Amino acid sequence: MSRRRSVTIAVVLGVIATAIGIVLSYVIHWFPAEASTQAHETDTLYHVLVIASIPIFVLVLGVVLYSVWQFRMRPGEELKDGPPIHGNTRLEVFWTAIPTVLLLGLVGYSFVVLHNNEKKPAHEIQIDVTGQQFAWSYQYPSALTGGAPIDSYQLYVPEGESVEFNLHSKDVIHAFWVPAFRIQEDVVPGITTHWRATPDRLGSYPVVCNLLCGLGHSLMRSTIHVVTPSAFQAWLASQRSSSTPGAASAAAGAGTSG
Ligand SMILES: [Cu+2]
Repeated sequence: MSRRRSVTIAVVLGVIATAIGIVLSYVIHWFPAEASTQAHETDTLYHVLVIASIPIFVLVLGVVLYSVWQFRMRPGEELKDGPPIHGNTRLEVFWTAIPTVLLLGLVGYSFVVLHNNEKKPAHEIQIDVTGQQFAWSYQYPSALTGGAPIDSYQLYVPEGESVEFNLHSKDVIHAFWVPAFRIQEDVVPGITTHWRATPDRLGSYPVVCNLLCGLGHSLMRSTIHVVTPSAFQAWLASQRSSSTPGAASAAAGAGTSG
């Protein structure tokens, strides 16, 4: 077989393997619902990273498999050594320059996505989150309630408004993670950490502690309810009449989640 023909076959096989890889990576449903503007940006970044990685994976694995097949040791060759090859400047420049350009491009794009996701908007509401072994509780400050602060075990946020979560821990390090928003941050005793998201899809989504924080870690879960701004105001009003955290909120919240 001529060398040109072998290269053509290798390229065609590589393209087919890449196409199969990309199709497989999309057929499998990896992610929960996208419920924030940040989630869309993060998922697009993920797709770009996957599509960029698959041809490289195919190339590297192809070279490995070809070498194992073509250059394997045959019986009687146990004591032989490989040919003495000393470097190939052109090849080395090539395999340094291409990954450098690729990595700088992807790192730059990731930075832009992270920067956009963390950008502070003109208007934003604040909710304090407290983690402790093994539960989450939420404090809605006076600026938000228009009266006394509200302390609750329920997390309600209005759709379409940027929310900054200020994270506090009473004991050990936790991580406040809303998979549907694609964001998490460590919750560290002694300091306040933050993250922000703009919910853009009505519904109820899991809140998960994502750092092993003790025996009850797997039970440290909660729910975030994304409701319309008017339903959010109604929920706040229903909480104002109750001074005990969590009490009465179950009944008030039942009609607004969905
Ligand atoms: Cu935990």
